[in-house]
Amino acid sequence: MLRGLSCALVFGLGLSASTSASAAGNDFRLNSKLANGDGIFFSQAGNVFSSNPAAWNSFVGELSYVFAPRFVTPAETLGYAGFHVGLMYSATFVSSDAPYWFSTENAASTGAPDGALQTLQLDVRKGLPGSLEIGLNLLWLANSSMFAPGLMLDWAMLEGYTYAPDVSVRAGVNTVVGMRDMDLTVAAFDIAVSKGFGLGGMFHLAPYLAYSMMLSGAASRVIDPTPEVENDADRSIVMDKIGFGDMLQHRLTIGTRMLVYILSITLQGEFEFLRDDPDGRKLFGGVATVSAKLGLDF
Ligand SMILES: [Ca+2]
Repeated sequence: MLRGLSCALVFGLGLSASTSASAAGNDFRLNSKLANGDGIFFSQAGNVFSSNPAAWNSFVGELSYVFAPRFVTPAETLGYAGFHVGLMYSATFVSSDAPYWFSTENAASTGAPDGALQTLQLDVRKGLPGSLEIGLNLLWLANSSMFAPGLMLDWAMLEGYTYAPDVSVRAGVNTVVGMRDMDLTVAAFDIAVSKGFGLGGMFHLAPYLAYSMMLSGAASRVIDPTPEVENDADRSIVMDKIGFGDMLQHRLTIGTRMLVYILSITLQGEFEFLRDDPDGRKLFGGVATVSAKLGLDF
């Protein structure tokens, strides 16, 4: 049933996206140029075009935070018979002054990239025996033709003790479809600690803290750096493939879930963590995501 629901949703949203404008504001092109005529993801020397790996890597890195699996739940699981359905809004703040964000349709038409990329996500999760949980989700980058269906697994290795916190390990993967110039898949492996409190009988609060390791895989299609010139395929470029394991990033998440009867409201912030910069590793990077989720927990 979950699979059917997810397929219907992918189809429904995909259809509405494809019948709207052919390129939306957050869609981007890898052959984009800055206002001064320089390529963003490529450089030119005479008639020779070559890719710009630094811009490509940074772009894939930040885009990975937008499309990464987002668990948005405390460590406790739904329980054997539990079922959750939820809708989430997120905004990811990126380095919008970096040249690679000038590759969007938005930046091309307004001259300035958006500082926040907004997404909507539909989540369904089902509790299983043995403190396990399985979930399906569909993420959509607003104002774009990009969707990322995803799958997650959750195992609460410790839960339900009076004086100990709940601890769970989660794994998820989301694959982006609908990108014109590239493919991107992001996997996240995460450990979460939380503690639930009952407040006055009807109300339950569960703050949580989680650390995630994120692995990205990305590949570009053949990019034409000279769309204004035909029959010059010899000038085409392909960005370096980023295999799984080539790009490892980290994320720290803090959030809380409020549960009133079956209605759940979850608020969380995710922060780029242990950023590996050319001038050394920093505790926090510049990318952050805030999320608000409304759900029903049966
Ligand atoms: Ca061309």
